[in-house]
Amino acid sequence: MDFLYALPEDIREGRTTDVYFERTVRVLKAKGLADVEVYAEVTASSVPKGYKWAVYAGLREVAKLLKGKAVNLYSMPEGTIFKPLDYRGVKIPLMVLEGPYGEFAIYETALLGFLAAASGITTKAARVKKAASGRPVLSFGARRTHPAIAPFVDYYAYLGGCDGVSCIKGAELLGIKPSGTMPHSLMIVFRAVKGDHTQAWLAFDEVLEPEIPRIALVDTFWDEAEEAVRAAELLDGRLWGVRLDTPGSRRGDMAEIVREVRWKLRASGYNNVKIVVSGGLNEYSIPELVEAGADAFGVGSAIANAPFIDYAMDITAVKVNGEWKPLSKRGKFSGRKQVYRCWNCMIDLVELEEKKQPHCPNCKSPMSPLLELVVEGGKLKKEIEPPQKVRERILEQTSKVDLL
Ligand code: PCP
Repeated sequence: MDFLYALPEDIREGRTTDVYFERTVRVLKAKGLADVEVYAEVTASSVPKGYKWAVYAGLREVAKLLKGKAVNLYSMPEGTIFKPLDYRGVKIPLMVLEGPYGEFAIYETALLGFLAAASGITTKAARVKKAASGRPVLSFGARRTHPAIAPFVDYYAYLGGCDGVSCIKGAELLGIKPSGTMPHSLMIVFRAVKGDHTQAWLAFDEVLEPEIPRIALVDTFWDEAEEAVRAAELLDGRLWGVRLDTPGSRRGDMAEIVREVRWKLRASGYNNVKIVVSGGLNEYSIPELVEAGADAFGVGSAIANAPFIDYAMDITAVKVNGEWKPLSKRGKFSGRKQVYRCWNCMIDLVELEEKKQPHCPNCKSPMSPLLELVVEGGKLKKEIEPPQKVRERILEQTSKVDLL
């Protein structure tokens, strides 16, 4: 075999599933029970430590997984911000599968995996973007993950709020141009052969298309402020910005370095050169860099290696003699449900499907149902939303919640 990873057909044929599902389907088929219709809900067991909320993402992948299957899929909209429990402490179903269990049992592993990964990356990107207080955040995480899923990581990093992505394939899937600056290796080669690493900036400016922003990496050999001023002098008005990717051994007070670079650029007459910071950043370290005057951020590991959201799927009702019977294992709440939200108060209430629409316990206004039929009999009920639209919805929702 070539690289070690699963192909789409492996996933669709259930070859990435936990073997006990394959065995379960065989037993049910042998006993004529594979067509028993079940109602199976997906809930989040928890959100990662320190998170107050998470963003539900991955519906796109699951809808494609179930294409052509005799299954109905109910779901919250892609990009819905949520907490695992509702106002009364009941676990919130984010997605529901309804249909013959033998038709989709084999997909539980892949379904949960898609949601866990997509939601984890989207949530972390949303947290980082919120910490950046409106400043651009670029996803630089392609190098921090398995290359086969680098486009997936950048797609969901963008969905969560990143303004650009460095992975060429990721940008292609998003229909945007890839974003990036330059690596330290470029300056090292020029220093070795030409004896002067600053010539790398000039070569970058001379060779590359004018629409690529001129952002000079200014921490390779000299002090960041020295290199930043030199880059501004050499590229004059063509320099869009400088990137500080200061190594950990020199990092010290990064906010103070940003202030000094800003000061020395202005003292040298370069008031419009932007400062981009990267290297080990996350939602906890970015705020002080914003306060110090950084203009944009490149974030890799924090997003690409984000903690995944821990989802579970459980049957909570079974159709017997044409009638839905509430039935679940211990610790789960039985019955077919709807989730209602008061968007003013950001309060959720889980109700049994047959109960009437509740009013918000806080402001008393009628609450909106969140679970909608997305796939019916394996056919999409409506087109999958473009990533730009979901991204906007996530940014709008996270503007209403606290980060920490
Ligand atoms: C990394 C590279 C990425 C940054 C850091 C992502 O620097 O520049 O843009 O950092 P993070 O993953 O910690 O968020 P290096 O690893 O020094 O690589 P290079 O020299 O190629 O810039």
